[in-house]
Amino acid sequence: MSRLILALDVYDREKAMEIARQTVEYLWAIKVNWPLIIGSGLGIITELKRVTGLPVIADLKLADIPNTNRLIAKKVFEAGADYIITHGFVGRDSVRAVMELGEVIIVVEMSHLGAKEFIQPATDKLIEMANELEPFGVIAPATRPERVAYIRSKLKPGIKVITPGVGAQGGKAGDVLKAGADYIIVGRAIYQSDNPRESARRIYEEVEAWS
Ligand code: OMP
Repeated sequence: MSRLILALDVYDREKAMEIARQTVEYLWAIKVNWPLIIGSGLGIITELKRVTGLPVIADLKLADIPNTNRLIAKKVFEAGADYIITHGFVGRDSVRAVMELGEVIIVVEMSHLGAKEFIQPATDKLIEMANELEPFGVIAPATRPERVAYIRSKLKPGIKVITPGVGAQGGKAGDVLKAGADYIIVGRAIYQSDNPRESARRIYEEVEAWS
């Protein structure tokens, strides 16, 4: 099974469906974020699932009170999302509200520079929360393989480590897989390339070589 997740961060429905069709055989899952939901509506989750048969991860980075998280998550799971990415810093009750409705991926660290300001200092506590709540997985930064290794070493076995930041943000698939990532997330390096299918195939083969 592939360990590659496509971050399909385009607005346009037709474009999203075309890229999904071209790359489907190289992917484990498709990640849908706000740009695609805003551009194409929530129904895009249902359509992507129907056409590709792949799991869909709704990357909403939910960060609200439990009731609001619940109201949002209900509709997103009903649309067919298999996983929702949820922020942990809002507290256990907010994360639990989503977990009561379906599978969750908790953000324990992020891939951009600003993650060092507030999230990285809280990573240990977020890992502790993840170990207690046992979500499907956590988000860790492919841009910092040493942090991926650290997070993996502190995390209960069985909780998946999912790493965005390969490609456009500078992370290398081999480095993060060696550090213990279970899945890599790639967006622009695939959907902005001249040949998304070929780019997905190349990254898939690189991942396979490390598996
Ligand atoms: P590219 O940089 O184009 O490969 O896209 C990365 C994808 O992963 C985007 O959808 C980001 O929103 C997402 N992401 C990060 O880049 N960094 C993070 O720390 C967390 C995420 C995420 O939760 O997926």
